Amino acid sequence: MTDSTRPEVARNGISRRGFLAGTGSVLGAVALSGHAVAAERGATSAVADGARIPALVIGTGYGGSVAALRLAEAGVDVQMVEMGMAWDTPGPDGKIFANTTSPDHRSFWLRTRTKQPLSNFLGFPIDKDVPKYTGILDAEDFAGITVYQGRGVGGGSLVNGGMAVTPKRENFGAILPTVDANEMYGTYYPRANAGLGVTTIDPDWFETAECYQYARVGRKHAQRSNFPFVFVPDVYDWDYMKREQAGTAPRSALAGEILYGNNYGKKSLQKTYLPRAKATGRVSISPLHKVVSVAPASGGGYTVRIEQLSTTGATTATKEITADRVFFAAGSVGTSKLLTKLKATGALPALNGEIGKGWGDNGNVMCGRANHLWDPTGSLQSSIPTAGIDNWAAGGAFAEVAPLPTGIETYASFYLSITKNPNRAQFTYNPSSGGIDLNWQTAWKQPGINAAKTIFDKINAKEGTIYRTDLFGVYKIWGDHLTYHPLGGAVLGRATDNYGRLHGCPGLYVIDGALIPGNTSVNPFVTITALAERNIEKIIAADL
Ligand code: FAE
Repeated sequence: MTDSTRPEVARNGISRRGFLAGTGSVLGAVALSGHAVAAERGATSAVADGARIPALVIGTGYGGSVAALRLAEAGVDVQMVEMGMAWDTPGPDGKIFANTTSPDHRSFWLRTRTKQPLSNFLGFPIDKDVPKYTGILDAEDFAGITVYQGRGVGGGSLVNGGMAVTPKRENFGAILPTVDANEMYGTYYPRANAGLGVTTIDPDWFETAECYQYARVGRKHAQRSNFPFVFVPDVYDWDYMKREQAGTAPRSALAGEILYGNNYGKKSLQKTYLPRAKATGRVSISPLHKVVSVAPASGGGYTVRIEQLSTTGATTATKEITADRVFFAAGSVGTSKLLTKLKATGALPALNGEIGKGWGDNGNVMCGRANHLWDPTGSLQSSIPTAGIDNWAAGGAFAEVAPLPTGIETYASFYLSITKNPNRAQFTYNPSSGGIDLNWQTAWKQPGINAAKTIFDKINAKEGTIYRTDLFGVYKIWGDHLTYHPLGGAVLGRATDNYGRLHGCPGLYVIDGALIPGNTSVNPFVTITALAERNIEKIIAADL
């Protein structure tokens, strides 16, 4: 998993040895520049009712952070609106983020019971009751799929595995067919990788690190079946992880932290694009503020209705502001839901018929394999995956060798596969519920399962091993109920022009994963970031 799935095996009912964890602030590692005072002021002032704003950015994930930084650098004042929390204040245990092994109120977005991607372990259900709170991980249920998303300032970067993968150039034409690959690979992928702080594990350290025994077992099995095995870059601070392993720094990746945030080590957007944006003095962020409507304003620009939320999800205030330009960066699902509703309810009738279409799951499927007793995967496992099996060209699957950081020896190998699943779904407005439906069906995962089997059936046959059946229910092999990688819904060149300008609505832009038509062949956030860098550069040059 893992992208992180990190198999968060909870404590309830399951015996496991404790993970070590330290205390402190994730922001402690952020080097503030000389603009720190302005940045802090900007960071803490929530948007006022009635405000007039040059540029409003809905959401603080990858697309939103890139847009805010580049607009501010170009001299534009930016207001970012984020429905989740700021995640800058320690909780009762002195830490900002909860551990995957002991989910609490901080872990899930407005749920009263956890909904962990791995629902079972050794046949036992591992979900547990938690207080309803605006927690960090949203398991958003649609009829045929649960979509996991980060909630808070930093979006998905708060909860993801940090796997930062640039797709192979030969695959790019199928990912974003209307985008110039030369520009992307010459300029925008390098810019995104630099901005995100992407690096690759020291291969010598990998060979000896106790916490990557599971990945070395994964490599051995992949190579014995003649599959290409590749290191996968990440935004984790590898030097910090070395110190975790050496016992000289508080543990984060080695304490199983991931799905509910990393207290140290991971360079989320809170440590990269966002502090740079705030340091310009031109970017303000309003956490616990949710955009619910955008409509043309009579005097020009757009009227944006925003609900301020309490930590139990209640609306405590409603604000109406006017923005000259609005950047939809609420993530594939958030942006698609907003635009679908705004078109259907007549708030933005000029949006075209492509809104809500072209949504895919990046082909995500999960599975585990049961190894022989002579192939232990280790009781100490880094929650940050660092390698994958590349069978994209031959079988349509790229499988991350993922951790199962339970703290005990499981003899299990665990994988999140990204597959060439061609199925695409559509968001529609449901007038009777007032909500948005997605017509994805669970059976549509089958092409993804078939692609993943091109890898794991072969490895099992070679090793004489079997699939695990205890991780996703009772006797269930495939994790086919979820995705971590929602993509599409306002696709580039269809719902928008070739730079994210929404057709029919001058001054409205999409700048997040909604632009990408359903699949990136690898983990998506580097592509989302690079595309945002490309689009905002054009928009600043041509529109502002
Ligand atoms: P995103 O980061 O989701 O940000 C959207 C933001 O908008 C969120 O903070 C929302 O709370 C906010 N929002 C939504 N609606 C509203 C509204 N109405 N008003 C105000 N705010 C709103 O969007 N990808 C990788 O490349 N590598 C990985 O290792 C990886 N692991 C993952 C593991 C997990 C568990 C999950 C859930 C995802 C993972 N991903 C990974 C996916 C990656 O995080 C995701 O593609 C990006 O975060 C999407 O970026 P966007 O900018 O599109």
